[in-house]
This record gives sequence, C-alpha cells and structure tokens, in this order.
Amino acid sequence: MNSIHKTVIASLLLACALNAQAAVTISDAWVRATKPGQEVGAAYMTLNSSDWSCLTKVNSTDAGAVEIHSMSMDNGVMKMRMLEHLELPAGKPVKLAPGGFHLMLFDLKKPLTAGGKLELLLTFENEKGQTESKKVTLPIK
Ligand SMILES: [Cu+2]
Repeated sequence: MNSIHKTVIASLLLACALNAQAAVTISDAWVRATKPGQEVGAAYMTLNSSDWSCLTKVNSTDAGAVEIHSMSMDNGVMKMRMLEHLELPAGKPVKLAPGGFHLMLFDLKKPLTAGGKLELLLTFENEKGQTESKKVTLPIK
C-alpha cells in the first residue's frame, strides 16, 4: 500500500471518529399510571451510553416540567433530590427505577392512563459539550 492510500484511509477513519456522537441506548422505558387528581408522575428507564455523557434535560408536551431525581434512604426516610444532570459512564448502564433515579413529571396536562403512551424528549451532552436529543415513547403501566 502506498502512502497516498494510507493517508486517505487515515482521514476516512478520522472523519468517522469525529462524526460519532455518543450513542445512548434507551431500554425498559415506562411511566407509572397516575391516580385520579394526581398531577405528578414518574418515569423509569435504563440508559446506556457508548461514551461518557450526561442526561441534561428532559421535556414533555404532556407535562409542565420534568426533573431528574435521585432517591435515597436517610435515617429510614425516603428522600428525593433534584439533579442538575445524570452522569452516564461509558458503556455502563444507568438504571432509573422505583426507589432510585427517576424522571419526575410535574403539572401533567392529562391523566396517565394504563395502556396509553407518553412521549419524552431527552437531551444528552457529551464530553465535547455537543448535545443530542432523543425522543422516547413510554408505555403507561
Ligand atoms: Cu422525584
């Protein structure tokens, strides 16, 4: 292989690396059905990012606001805390599940009825500060 070929291949590989966004896989996403009159809901899922990234923002057209929360036991009392962002280590799944991390939906515009669906827009930011938004449809359970 001559050096021109090598240069072409090297620049192609570089272009691929630059185009590669942190690929975040979203699985097991679901949202809990609300009781009548309840205006707050919670959504759960597993996030797996190929490269280090952060979940920085969540939006829904069906909720006034969506916050990222953590939950932990403090002297036998469950405590929730709002997080500015949720860190996703490279290749390590982060589970949002009852009793732990969750997305809290405020000012729900409609009741979340079991069997229905809810759409969320998740925004991720990678190490370089590039953002990427992903739409997720969650079954209501
Ligand atoms: Cu919460």
